[in-house]
Amino acid sequence: MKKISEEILKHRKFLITTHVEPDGDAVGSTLAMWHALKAMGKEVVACLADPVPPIYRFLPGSREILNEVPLGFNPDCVIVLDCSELRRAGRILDEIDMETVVLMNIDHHNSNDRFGDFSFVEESAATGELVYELMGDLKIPLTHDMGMCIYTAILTDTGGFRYRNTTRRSLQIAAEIVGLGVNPGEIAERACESYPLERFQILGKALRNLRVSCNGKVADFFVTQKMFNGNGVSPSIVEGFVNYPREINGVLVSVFFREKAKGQYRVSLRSKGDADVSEVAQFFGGGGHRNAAGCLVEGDFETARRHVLERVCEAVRGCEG
Ligand SMILES: [Mn+2]
Repeated sequence: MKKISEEILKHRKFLITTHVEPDGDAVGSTLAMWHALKAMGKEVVACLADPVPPIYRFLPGSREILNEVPLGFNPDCVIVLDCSELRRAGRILDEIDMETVVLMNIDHHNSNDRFGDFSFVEESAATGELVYELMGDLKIPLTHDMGMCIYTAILTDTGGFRYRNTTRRSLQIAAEIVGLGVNPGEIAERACESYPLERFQILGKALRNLRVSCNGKVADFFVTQKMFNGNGVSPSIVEGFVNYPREINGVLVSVFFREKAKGQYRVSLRSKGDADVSEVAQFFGGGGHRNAAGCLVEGDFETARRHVLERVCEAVRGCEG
């Protein structure tokens, strides 16, 4: 981390980005970093390949996040947040002359491949926690706005401080932020309880195809493009669907398939306890953490689904010894 802090001090023009289909940690940690660099008097642009999901647009600064690198903006340092590998940042980095920039990789996925000139990769609940640590190292005072962003990053990546990645440190950081006047109930309402009705209409359809396998230990379901009904809702509307079947008693792994294009499915995996879903995701070319991971599969849906579930069931059996 020291090296990253020293390096940040050396540069003047920054571009910050994060993964495609950004979640609360991606948006929160990007904005926290954006506020921090601004506070240091740096020139900084935050630029994401996909739009900020509406539910995170309450975060201060979110309206200034761009979807394209401004013409003529040549950063000397690019910071990639919450990405286990560089290609997760999507098309944004294609718009930049990567030969001339210093690339920094700040992330909390243990599957991170350590891309970049400098990486700060540490297992923690959220990338937001690492941005918090970095700000401390750089002696940037935490403001209410930064606090909202970091709190949201941790809140969403820990499932509301419920998952096993939640640590004493996560709660300490959250407590410090609450001390700045940030209201936990208010953030939770905005970040977790402000979904459009369409989300629940799609969820209703999707839950009808919920299947339980592997002796009741694995639950999976899916959404097709058709369920979106072409009514203009963005795929981010189903973010977090994978978490619902986790709440079933006895289920150790939940799997959610989203049809991205014909014959192409985004797979989200969540587990409770020791079942390692990042190994499953990595087998299919994806990545993540022990309890939260994802990958893409292609081909006929039932065949792809069977392959994924076979691996998942193996992982569940493996951890039972
Ligand atoms: Mn994250």
